[in-house]
Formats: sequence, structure tokens, C-alpha cells
Amino acid sequence: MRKLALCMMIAALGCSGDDTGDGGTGGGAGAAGATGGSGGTGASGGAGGTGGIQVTGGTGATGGAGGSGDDAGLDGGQDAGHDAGQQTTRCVAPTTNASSGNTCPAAGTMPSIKATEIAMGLTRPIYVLAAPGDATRLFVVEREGQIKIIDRMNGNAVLSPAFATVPMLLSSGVGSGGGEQGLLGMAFHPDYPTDPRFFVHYTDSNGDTMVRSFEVSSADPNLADLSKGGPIVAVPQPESNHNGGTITFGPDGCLYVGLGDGGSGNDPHGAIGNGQNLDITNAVTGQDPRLGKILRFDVDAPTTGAPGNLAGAGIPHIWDYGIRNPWRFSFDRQTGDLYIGDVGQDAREEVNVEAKGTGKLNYGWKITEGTVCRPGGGACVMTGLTPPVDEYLHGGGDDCIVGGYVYRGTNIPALQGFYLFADNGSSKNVRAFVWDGAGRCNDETVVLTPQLTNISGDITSFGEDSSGELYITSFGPAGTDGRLYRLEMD
Ligand SMILES: [Ca+2]
Ligand SMILES: [Ca+2]
Repeated sequence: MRKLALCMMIAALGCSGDDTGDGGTGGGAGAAGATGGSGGTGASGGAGGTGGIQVTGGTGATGGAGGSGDDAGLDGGQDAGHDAGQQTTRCVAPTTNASSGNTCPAAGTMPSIKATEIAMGLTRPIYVLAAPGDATRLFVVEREGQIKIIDRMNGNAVLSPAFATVPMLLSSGVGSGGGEQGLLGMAFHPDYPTDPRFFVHYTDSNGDTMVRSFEVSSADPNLADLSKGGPIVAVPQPESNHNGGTITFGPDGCLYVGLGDGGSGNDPHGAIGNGQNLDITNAVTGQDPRLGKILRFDVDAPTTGAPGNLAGAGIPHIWDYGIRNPWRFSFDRQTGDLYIGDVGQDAREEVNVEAKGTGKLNYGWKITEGTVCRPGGGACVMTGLTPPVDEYLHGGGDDCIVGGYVYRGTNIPALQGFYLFADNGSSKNVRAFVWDGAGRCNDETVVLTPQLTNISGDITSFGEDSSGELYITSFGPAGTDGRLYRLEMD
């Protein structure tokens, strides 16, 4: 029931637990900009990743009415026309890879790594990312609504003022009463800085999900212009927990948004829960079919869906379903494969992996938790369900997966191609496995050594810089003095 203790203690995010009605904790889904760099344009060094946003080459294909796109209603307007003549990345139908390109590592080759502290004094940091191709800055997302810049060219100083303070500039404000509410995720447009938009995922003052864009200020790249941009999607939340959190662009140029099952515990809404609900007409029951899903958007036409999404669902935005609480998910910046860390209920944490461009998969919740059927999940029919590539049992503090990234940096060569992740409850271990396209081909219980005992407070997220090096955010010793670490060779 309340195995949530550890996660709650740090006011975590997306941890398993149930919250039966007390406005508690919940989960989140999240993702982080796994797309490679946009190559050339501009600024500051750093070749982006190799993974590819597909470039359709067009000039301003979507064009359209544009302007500065101030906060149009949800029915319309994502500032489609701005920079229409320069934008090159479009959300297109997905393509697939022939192979993951990964090979299984030889036994006994796991390196020793350490976590080097980069910054401290952050307030509940829950994510870190870089702008495409920008090796000079990191952006730390704080749950209470601030986004802060780490100046990598100036001793990793935390710049003041903050890049953005989301609550003060939203008419509705950002609700942050529950441990899983607040500002949960961020992504830059893959064409940044040509396209100045960035995207955030948060719960508003009603506790409902909002995903929308703002822009980087044209006058100062270290400040956001919150008068620009517009909505992508709003989803009512039936409970305070399981709100997901990740947003990130995929290799197809589309924005992926992870939403948890809406909350409480055991996905109690409706006859089959939210994760399995694909029927828009269930609105009469108060269920929203977008809960318990990975959604996928064309940010230039957010209401019409993206090519290749699940058809016949009544809404055009569903990519994957049967998901409980995808706090963090990511794309392999080299291959475009999708890795989803899905927070479990009472027993099992899991990682789902799908080859680039697959989608339309049912990951089982709440019929299954991990690889097994669960009480209260309905008939145990596994036909059509996609099991996780990796799972582990609760115990020893483990109860809340924090999905990570496939390592594509250069500082730790032995980790090339490994997917790294952690657990918010146990928190001092970073686990790793390799997915070779068919399955997990090594034992994830091999923990990197030494344990990352110098991390202060529980791990809340991983993040990538522009060259694919990996970072960790933690809440810090008191839950408020948050820290940022970089993984390095020991
Ligand atoms: Ca919720
Ligand atoms: Ca599952």
C-alpha cells in the first residue's frame, strides 16, 4: 500500500506508490531531448548528436498565420508561422532502423565511474538538458517552476536571474502542492536557435496537465520570453499523482509527451483503467483516453495529430499505451530507439524499449505489472501486450525507477551503447544494460562500481549535454539544496 515512503520523503516524482485520494504523490513521465544536434547553425560549439531529426528541407512548409502567437486557446494556435521561412525540421511519419547497432558487451567489462558535482543550491531539480548544439550551457528544471542556466564557460555558475520562472507568468500558475506536481519536463525545438521555441510540461493550479511552448528571448539567449508561444495540449487530471513529466523530440521531428495513468493507485478509473482506455467516448465516465499513454505531436499542428500515430483511437495523438507512469523516457540519440522507464505499483519496476519508429504498442498496464499479470488487472490475457525488456523487483529501497539514457558520449568509452538508469528509492546505484535489438543482453543487476555514494539526496533524473555526456540531478541533503552531477570515469 504505502510503500511509497522513501519516494515521498523526498517529495519525489513519479514513484510508485498509491495515493488514494489524499492528494499525494504520483508519477510522471518524462523524456528528454534525445535528438541530436541540429548541426550547424549558430552559436556555441558542440556538435550535436548524430541521431537524426529528419530534415525535410522545406522552407516554411507549414507557414501559416503566425506572428507572435500569444497564448491562443487550446483550439488553435501554436505560433505556427513564426520563422516559417527558416524552419527545417518537420514532424513526419516515422521510419525504422534495420538494427539497433548494439552488440553485447563482454562479461566483466563494466567500468568504474564517479559522479562529479557540477552545481549545488538548486531547488528540487528534476531534469537537466542542453539546447541543441550548445556546449556552453546546461538548463536545470526545478519542480517549483524555475529553469536555471548553468554557465559551463564560467565555472558552471548558476546564472541569475533564472532563465524562466514559469509560475509568475502563467495566468493559471503552476500547481506544486503534490510531490509529483509542478514543472516536470522541458525540451528545446530541434531547430534551436533558428527556431526559438522551447516546450514545458507542468501541472497547473488545478492540478491538470499542460504542455505548451515559450520562446527564448530574441534579445538575450539567457532569458525566456514567456509572452510568446502557445499551447500544445491540456489534459484534465483526476488525481494529483501519476502525471508523467517527460517531453522530448523524437528522431521524426515530433514531440513525445509521457502521461501517467492519472493517479491514485492501481489505475482505478473506469472499468479497465486509464492505461488500457482507447475510447474517447469514455469521456462520459470522466476518463480521458490520453492518460496512461505516450502521446506524439506535430508542434506546428498540435490539434491534428502526427502522421503514424495510432489510428482509430478517437484522438489523433496516441503513440503507445498501457503505461502506468513514465517519469523519464528518452531516445537513443544515435539510433532513435525509444527507452521508457515505467514506474511500477507494488512489486516491479520496468524498462520498455522499442525500435525506432515502432509505436502503437500496448505495454500492459494495468493488466500486467512488469512481466506478470496482477490482481485487479482484469482477465490475465497477455496476447497483444509488449513485455518490458528489463524489470527488477522492489526491495532494498528500490521502488521507483528513474529512466535514463543510452550513453553516446566519449568520456566513458566502455559505456558506449549502454542504457543507464537508476531508482529514486535506493538512489546510489546506476544500473546499465545493452539492448541489441532483440532483447537485453546483459544483467542489469551489475551495478556500476563504485556505488555513487557521493550523490547527496535521491536521484531524480538523468540528462544529456550536447555531446551526449550524462548528468544526474538530485534533491540534495535537505530535499531543497539540489545538486547536479556529471558521470565520469573514476
Ligand atoms: Ca494525476
Ligand atoms: Ca508494462
